[in-house]
Amino acid sequence: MKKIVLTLSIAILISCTTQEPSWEEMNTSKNEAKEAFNDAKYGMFIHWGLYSIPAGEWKGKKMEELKGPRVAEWIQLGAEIPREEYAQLAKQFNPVEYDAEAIARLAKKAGMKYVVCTSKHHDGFAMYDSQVSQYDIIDATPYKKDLVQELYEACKKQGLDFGLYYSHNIDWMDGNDCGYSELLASGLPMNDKATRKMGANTWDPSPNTFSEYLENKAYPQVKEILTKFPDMTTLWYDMGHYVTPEQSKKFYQIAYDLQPNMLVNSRVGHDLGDFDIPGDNKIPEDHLSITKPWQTVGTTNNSWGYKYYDEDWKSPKELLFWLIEIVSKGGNYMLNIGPKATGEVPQQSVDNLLVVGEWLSVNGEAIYNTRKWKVTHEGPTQIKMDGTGDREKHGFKAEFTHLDFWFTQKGSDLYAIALEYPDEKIIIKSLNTENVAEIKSVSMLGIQTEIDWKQTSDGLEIDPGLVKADKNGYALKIEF
Ligand code: JFZ
Repeated sequence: MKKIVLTLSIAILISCTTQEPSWEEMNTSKNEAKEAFNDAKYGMFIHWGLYSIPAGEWKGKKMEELKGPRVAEWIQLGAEIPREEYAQLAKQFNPVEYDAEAIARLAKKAGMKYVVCTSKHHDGFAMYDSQVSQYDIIDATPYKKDLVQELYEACKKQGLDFGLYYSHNIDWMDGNDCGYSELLASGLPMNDKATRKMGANTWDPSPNTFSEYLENKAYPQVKEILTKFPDMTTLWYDMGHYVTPEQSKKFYQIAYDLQPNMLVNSRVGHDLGDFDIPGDNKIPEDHLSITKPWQTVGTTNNSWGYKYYDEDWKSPKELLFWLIEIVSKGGNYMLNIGPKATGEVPQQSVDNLLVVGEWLSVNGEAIYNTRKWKVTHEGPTQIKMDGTGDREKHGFKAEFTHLDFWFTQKGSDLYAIALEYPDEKIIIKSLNTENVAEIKSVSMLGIQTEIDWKQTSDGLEIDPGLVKADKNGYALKIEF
């Protein structure tokens, strides 16, 4: 009997030690990385691929006249371009103007702390040197240099964190119907998005099965990028609506095995992400209901990939609004650039990013390493941000007032951020003596001159004077 118990307990011991960690264990082990994510606040997203050649127009038809979303990187689906025909674009892809160091310097100067670039988008084309597929920058283009590698090195040099986007579910070149029929046949419940053939290649699917694609391309490529590019901070999967819970778990696990401190986003599928994405160009109304760290991804115009005729650029003031609104709610903002096929970054996005960077060079203390406060914003302006299409349709009217304040906190200090200067005495109501402790000092970031202030039961009355810290607004530091 004793012997049986002993062998049994040894067997249990062995099985426990060799058992894969649970998702909860893996996720919890990343707590420090989550804090770093919440500290960083602002980063650069880059959508770049073969789609930057057609740049939103195929055989005389613009995205708006084609199928599916209007964003330029969806053109293969939009025009239902056969795989072989689309692949011909690779022969023209020669971004001789690409300057990875200039992009990293831009991100740095813009006040961004990290960069996440598309390693493979839905079209299936790898922008790095892949051994797994010939459909990549080295084998299929005249450029023949690993541009992800160049960017990785440039970012390291600038002290920027690095991450990669990888379209794990949708692959129009090799993913067959992107898993739609396999999911249907499995009998597993289909989520809302999976019930529609949204994003699947229906016009010219590859002859292999989706499972074969996973085994022979997607899993190996993810392993490949995680091995090639060490110390990444994020792996950004996308559109995982036809992957099964098991497949999502595998994508998460591969990431954990190779880079245990790197965060995986929610689009890995089945709620297995380390951080959430409320939606593209979306700011959550109810940020308190989000329990994980979260990130809003945004475009500088209305497309991720370069779209030659989209001139609806978000102004620096609008971009600042997005950043401040997101940060006041405890989120992280990843703002996109879409380089042209030549490698150039559209000038208007460069200019606008740099204006935001100027503001941050003065007011960054109120943004980086902060946390949300019990009040996120006070003042008359209410703007709802409800997605890429919504922003495109309704535009943006940046009419903030000098009574609009957003709040952040760091340790025992509080920051009140404004996008407009007052020409009279103002009062910040949330800082009244009932709501907060006694204020010891008030100062304006970047400005030496003293501020005239008084805290009453109505709020903090201030006269910030006429000095301007930055033309697009200021931040007050409030010490208790
Ligand atoms: C996806 C991609 O399809 C798109 O091309 C781009 O890369 C973007 C960042 O991500 O688009 C989505 C995915 C999910 C939602 C919206 C757009 N969503 O859940 O609202």
